[in-house]
Amino acid sequence: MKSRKSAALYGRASKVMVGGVSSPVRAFKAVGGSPRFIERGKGSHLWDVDGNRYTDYVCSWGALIHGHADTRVLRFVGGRMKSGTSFGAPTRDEVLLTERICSALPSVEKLRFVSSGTEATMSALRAARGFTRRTKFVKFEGCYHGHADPFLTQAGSGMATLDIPASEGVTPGAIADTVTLPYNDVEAVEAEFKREGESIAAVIVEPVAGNMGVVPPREDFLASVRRACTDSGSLLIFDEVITGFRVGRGGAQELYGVRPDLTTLGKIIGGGFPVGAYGGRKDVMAVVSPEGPVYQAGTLSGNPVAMASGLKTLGLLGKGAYRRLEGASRRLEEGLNSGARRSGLDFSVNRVGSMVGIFFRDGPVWNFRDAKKTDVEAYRRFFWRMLDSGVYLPPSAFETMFVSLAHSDGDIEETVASAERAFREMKV
Ligand code: KE4
Repeated sequence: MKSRKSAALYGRASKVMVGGVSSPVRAFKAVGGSPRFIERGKGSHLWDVDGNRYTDYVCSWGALIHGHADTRVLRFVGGRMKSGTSFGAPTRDEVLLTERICSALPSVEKLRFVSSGTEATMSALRAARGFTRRTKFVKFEGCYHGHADPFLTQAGSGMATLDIPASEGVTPGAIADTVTLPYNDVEAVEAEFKREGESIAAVIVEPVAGNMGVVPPREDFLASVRRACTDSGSLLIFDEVITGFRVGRGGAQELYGVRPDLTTLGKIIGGGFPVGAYGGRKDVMAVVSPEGPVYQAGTLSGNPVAMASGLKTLGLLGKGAYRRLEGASRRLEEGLNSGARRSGLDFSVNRVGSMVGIFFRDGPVWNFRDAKKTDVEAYRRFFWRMLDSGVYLPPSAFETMFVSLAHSDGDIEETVASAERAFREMKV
């Protein structure tokens, strides 16, 4: 595929933008080569500046559950924008979107909008620390909760992609109260709470990990964490920035029947516009300003454009939506598995709904250590063969492939056929 214009833009970008990109994972560092500069998207497809068309499985990292430039969303947002784009004042759509989120997630009794998932998780942690008056908190290896200082230890997503266990610029003090445990390790959680339970403010967890590839929770993992938090007066924070409205209308907390004290959201609730939110028990959220002493604020929080896009995006997610996503995603999983099997490659897929994680290794992947055994060189080769055949995968072995409602049966069949060819070529 020609990429002359992308390469030229990347050269220009690299002179004035850090790494030539606005977020590290986009720089293709993990897969080599230079990133494709995207001209436009429609439905399940992207076109780059050289005119190449791709079936897209990044979907703005999960935000676009209806696919790119959904006409219904654009029309609704366009109408709202004629009345203005930002007021820095309350609006009706904020209330409507909050009510829609609260009706889907009964654990969310009170909510606050922010402008990114990072803001949501950092604010939720601050609220938990303010409510419990404790400072220590637990996260899990390979989970990614955005780039706020306390979370940047053994994190997933771009940090796993670039293989950096910690970040420069984060002071020892900022992570002194961060306890990082292996994901899905109930014994480690119980031992930590036995030792320190009374000083733990919160546990934050991706109820389905989507930043080390896809790693589902083991049978009793989430319930055990819930019990440990309840027994010690700690708060359970479900980071549903990816899973919220992705794995079902009620998110992972409905899917697994575990009720968190706080939930963080992003991506889908803004339908592709900058958004985040955190919310949960009203007694906990009462500590947040202006009701309580925990300060948090944001110029563009509750931005009317993002609210309109979120309202329409959620409003279009009827019951049939998740059945369709499940069917398409299952066909993708089965096709990838059978293609790899026919080529005799070490390959496995973890899938929860329309979150698909592929690993070039044999055997199950239940945590970050398992995930890191994936053959990243094989992923790189697979990535480029798929890109050259018109399939746009995450440029990292430690991310999630997302299927949208715009992905047709034909898209899935073509993707599986491209994968089959790629597996065969990789075998030789
Ligand atoms: P943002 O600040 O990027 O909006 O959200 C941070 C965040 C929080 N929690 C979870 C579970 C997340 O997955 C994320 C961000 N996701 C990554 C992709 N896995 C964003 C992509 C990027 O960093 O460029």
